[in-house]
Amino acid sequence: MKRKGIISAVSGLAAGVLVAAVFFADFNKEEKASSAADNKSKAEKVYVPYGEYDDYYMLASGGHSGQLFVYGVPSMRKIRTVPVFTPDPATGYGYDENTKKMLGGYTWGDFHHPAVSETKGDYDGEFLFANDVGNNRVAAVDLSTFHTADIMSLPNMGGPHAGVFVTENTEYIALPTRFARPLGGKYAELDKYKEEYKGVVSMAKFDRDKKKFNLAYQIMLPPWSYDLSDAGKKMSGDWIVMTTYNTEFATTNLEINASQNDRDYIVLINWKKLEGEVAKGNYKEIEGVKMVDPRDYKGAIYAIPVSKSPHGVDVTPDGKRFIAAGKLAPLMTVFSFEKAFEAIEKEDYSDEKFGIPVLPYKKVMEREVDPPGALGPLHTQFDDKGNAYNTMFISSEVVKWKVDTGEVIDRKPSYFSPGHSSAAEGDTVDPDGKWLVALNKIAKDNFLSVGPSHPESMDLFDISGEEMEHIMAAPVDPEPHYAQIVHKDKIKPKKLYEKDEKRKNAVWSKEDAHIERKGNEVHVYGVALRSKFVFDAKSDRPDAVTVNQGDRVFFHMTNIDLDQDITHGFGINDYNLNFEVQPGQTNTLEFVADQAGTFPIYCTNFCSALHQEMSGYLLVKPKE
Ligand code: RUQ
Ligand code: CUA
Repeated sequence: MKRKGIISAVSGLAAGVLVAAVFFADFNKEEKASSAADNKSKAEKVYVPYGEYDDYYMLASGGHSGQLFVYGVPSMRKIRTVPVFTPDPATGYGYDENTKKMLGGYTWGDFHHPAVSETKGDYDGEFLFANDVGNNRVAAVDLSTFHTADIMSLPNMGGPHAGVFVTENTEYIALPTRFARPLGGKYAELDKYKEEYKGVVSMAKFDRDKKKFNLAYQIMLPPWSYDLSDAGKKMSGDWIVMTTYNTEFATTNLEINASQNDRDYIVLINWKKLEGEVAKGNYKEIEGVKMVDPRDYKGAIYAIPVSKSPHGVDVTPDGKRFIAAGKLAPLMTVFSFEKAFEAIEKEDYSDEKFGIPVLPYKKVMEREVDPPGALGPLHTQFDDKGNAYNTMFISSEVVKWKVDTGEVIDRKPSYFSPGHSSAAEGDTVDPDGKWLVALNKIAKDNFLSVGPSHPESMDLFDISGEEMEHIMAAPVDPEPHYAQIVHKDKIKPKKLYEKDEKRKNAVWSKEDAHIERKGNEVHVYGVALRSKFVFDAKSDRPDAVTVNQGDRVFFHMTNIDLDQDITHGFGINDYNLNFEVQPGQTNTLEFVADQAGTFPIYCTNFCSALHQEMSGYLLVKPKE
C-alpha cells in the first residue's frame, strides 16, 4: 500500500513517467523475489526428504465414498485409502467372506466424522471410529493394520450424522441422529411428526480385545435435528453436548421452514447418569435396544438457547467451556460448563421445552464472538496456547481468537469455503498447536481442471506462530468432512500378521496345502507365496482346482511370505471376484461355481519378478 502511494506520487510528475515505469518494474521484481523466497521457505516446511517421515497422520473422512483417506502432514501426500463402508476392488474388501459379512450387502456409505480412540481425553492411536450417515452404521478401524475391524448397524436412527465422538476414555462412542424418524423406521404420516417421530442418540461400546461393538443403549429425544456434537472433558467428562436445528418441527422445505426460530438449542446430556439408569433396569426395550428417555430422570438432560441453526459445538481442551458455531448467525458463542452446572444446581430454569428444562442463556453464556464480516462459522479447533480456530464457510477464511477473551488474533483466507478444519490433536485435552488443515468444500480453479466437477481442496496452515501462515493447497477426493491429525508416535502399525499355527483355516507350508470335499462344498486350504499358489500339495498340478458346476467353493488362502509389504492378490477370470492376503494373513473367498468352464486364477498384486507367473486354474465341470 505504501509503495503504491510512492508510485502514484512519482508518476504524477510530468517528467516522472519513465522513472515511475522503472520504479514499477523494480517493484515487481522485488515483489517476485520476495515471494519466491517466501515460497522457498514454505516449500521447506512441507518437504520431507526421502528416508524421513511426516510428523503426523491425517485420518480424513472420505464422505460418500465410504472410505478413510490417510494423508501425511505436513507434506499433504496421500498415503492410503482404507475401505470402511464400501467394497474396494483394490484390496478385495467386501469380497472375502469376513468383510463381505461385515458390509452386509451395502455398497455405499457416507462417512462424515472420524474419531480416534482416547485415553484420558488424548488420542491413544489404537482405533478409529466412523459414522455412516447414509445407512446408519458405525465402524471401527484397527490402526495396527488399517483394516476395518467391525461394523454395527444402528436401529431407530435417521442418519447418525452428529457423531462420531468418544467420551474421555472411549467408554462410549456416541452417535446422535440427524433426521427424526419413527422408531424402527416404521411408517408414520408426516402429520404425526411431533408425536410419532423421535430423535435418537446411539451410545455404542467397543471391546478392544474382541474388536467388537455392542449397542449399550439409546437415548430418546424430541424430533429435532441434531448437529455435530462433542463429549465433555475433565470437569465436564460425564456430559455430551449437542446442537439442534429444526426445533420448528418442519416436515417440508427445511431450508426455509427450519430456519425461522431466532434460537435453537444446545442439549446437555449426562451419559453417566443414564448409564446408571440403564444398569438399574430403567429402560424400555425397543427394536431390541435398551431405550432411555432422559426426561424421566432428573439431572439427565438440559437445553440452552443458542442463536439460530447452530452447526458444530466443541468442548475446549480444559473441558471448561463449549463453543457453538453459528451457521446462520455470524458468531461463535462461548458457554461455561461451570455456569451451566451452577444453574442446574439452583434449578434456575428459564423455560421448559418438550419436557426439557431450559437453562437461562444469559447465565450460561460467557461471550459472543462476532468478527466483523466473518460469515458462516461451522466448527472450532484448538491449539496449545488457549486459542480457538473457526472455519467460516461463507467468508472463506479461518479465524483465530483467544478463548479467554474473545479477542480476534488473526484471519486468513482459505480456498474455498471450508467446512471443518482439523488441527494437530486439536480436539483433545492436549492439542499440539502445529498444523491446521482447512477442509474445503470448493476447489474452483486451484488445480488442473478435470472437467465440470473439481476435487475438494485442503489448505495447510502453519499455526505455530502468532499469525497463521497459509502454506499450500492439496486436492482431495470428495469428501473430507472431518479429520483427525494424530502424531506418528501414537500409531503403531504392525509389520506382519503374526504366524499363528492354531488359526482357523490357515495352512503354513506348501506341503500342507490340501482340498477337502463335503457333499457339494469344496474347501481349498491353500497358500500364496512368491511366486505361486499351492492349493493341493498332493496333486501333480498343485495350482489347479477342479469342482462341479453348482458346488460351493471356499478358497482359504494364507500368505506365507512373512515379509513386510509382500501382499498377494487373488482374482478369478470372469467370476467378478478378487481378494487379497497380506503377509501372514488368512482370508477366505466363498462363492458358488455357477458358471461351467475354465477360469484362470492370478495374483492381482505385483509381488515379485515372477508375479506374472503366479497363476492357476479353476475348472468347473458342467452339470450333465
Ligand atoms: S458436519 S461441514 Cu457433516 Cu461435519 Cu460440518
Ligand atoms: Cu503374488 Cu503377485
